[in-house]
Amino acid sequence: MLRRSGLSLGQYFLRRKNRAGFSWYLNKTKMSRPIQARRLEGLDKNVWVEFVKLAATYPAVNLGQGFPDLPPPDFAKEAFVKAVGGENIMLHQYTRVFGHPALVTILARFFGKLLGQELDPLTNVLVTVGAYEALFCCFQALVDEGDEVILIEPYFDCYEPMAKMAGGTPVFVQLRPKAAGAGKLMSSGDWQLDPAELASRFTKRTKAIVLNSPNNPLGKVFRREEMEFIADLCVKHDVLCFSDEVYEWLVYDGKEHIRIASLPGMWDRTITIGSAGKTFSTTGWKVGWTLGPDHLLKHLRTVHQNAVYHCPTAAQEAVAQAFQRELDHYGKPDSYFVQLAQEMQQKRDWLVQSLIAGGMKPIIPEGTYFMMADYSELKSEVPDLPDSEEPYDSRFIKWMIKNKGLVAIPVSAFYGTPHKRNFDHLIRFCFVKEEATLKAADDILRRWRLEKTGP
Ligand code: IK2
Repeated sequence: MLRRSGLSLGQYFLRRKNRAGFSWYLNKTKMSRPIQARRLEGLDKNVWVEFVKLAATYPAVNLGQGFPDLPPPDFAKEAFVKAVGGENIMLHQYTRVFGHPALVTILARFFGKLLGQELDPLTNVLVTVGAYEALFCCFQALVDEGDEVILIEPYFDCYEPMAKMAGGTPVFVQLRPKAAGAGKLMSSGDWQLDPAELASRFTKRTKAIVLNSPNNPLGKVFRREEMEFIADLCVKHDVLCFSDEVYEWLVYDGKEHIRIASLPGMWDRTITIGSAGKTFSTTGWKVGWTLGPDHLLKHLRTVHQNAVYHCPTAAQEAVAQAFQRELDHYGKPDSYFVQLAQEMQQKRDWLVQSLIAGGMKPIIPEGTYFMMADYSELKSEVPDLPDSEEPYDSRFIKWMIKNKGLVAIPVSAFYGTPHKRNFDHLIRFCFVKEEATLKAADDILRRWRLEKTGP
């Protein structure tokens, strides 16, 4: 065929690729043994891959994935520009493997105060490629075949695949909603753990619990008593805690962010995870960190040095400068952390009104920039297919993107495989968006309501 066509090998493949897609070539590649590693079984689907693609395919207002369409603060932007365009040409090269010196130094200073610990920048801080890599290092370094890891549902979706890829077994425990008072909207604080149920999940095989406060997708900010209960169980059963605190500055209505590592007995068994993407509204920089005792972090360093080696130097330098600025303004009205929370609380309250106007029942988040809402009243728009493998909320959102031009994220994505359908009457919206974006969403929701109910 190749000889008859008179084409070179390259031209021949290019023509086949264009005609039939590259998959034609890949499908021809057969091996006599399984190609995929067993630990990846069942983990190929990813809600972000799927819904980010849909959001880009349709002309829709995007309240889906959690990234700001607002500019980052000037001081952070300027720090990045200076890092890339300034005189220090070494900022274009590798830096220290476990974290750029300027960044680990300021992180140790900043968080040492908040955690009530003297932090050694060299041994108690590890800079990672976003909080994603921080989580990956925790699971790979500390979870073994046969270990159980407790996940609190709803949870940030990657915890389950990361636990499984490490050979661990996820064990689920649910935050359960308590009825709100008559005529009142539910708050994320109305969702609580049943203490007896949580205690029953701790067994001899439990290696770690993952705590995410403020919680994505619910926006729950765990109260001190709830944290103390979890901490006591960790100490009693000698269990580690991976504390994902990427939304630590986004707390509303005077609520307090408690750092579980600061509770008695917890420093030695906790890894605290943060993200510059969430802290300075710069998700594309992909700078994250872990804080913890050396006897835990040294194992994370082994994963990190053999996986990504280190994170982009210029981005680390910019985050260091941004933290220095925040340290100088800490707790003052012009602190970015203070201003961001105020701005987000306002946007949260706008979105609550828009969702109500659209016929949904929002659950008011006490933190983060996400809001879950019950869309049951709009369900009649999309037929229920009880035999469908895809949860209803996922099908509903796909319909909403195509027909109403509005993107959200299915809440079933934040539940473990056995429980995905229990909460598929809820969808998640992101409100770290420009006023114009929120206004466009508001218009869609109000128009939709009018179409359903008439003027
Ligand atoms: N941990 C949590 C709880 C997160 O929410 C994220 C980022 N998620 O944002 C996507 C979304 O929910 O819409 C991470 C970790 C990862 O953070 P980073 O971007 O720093 O890797």
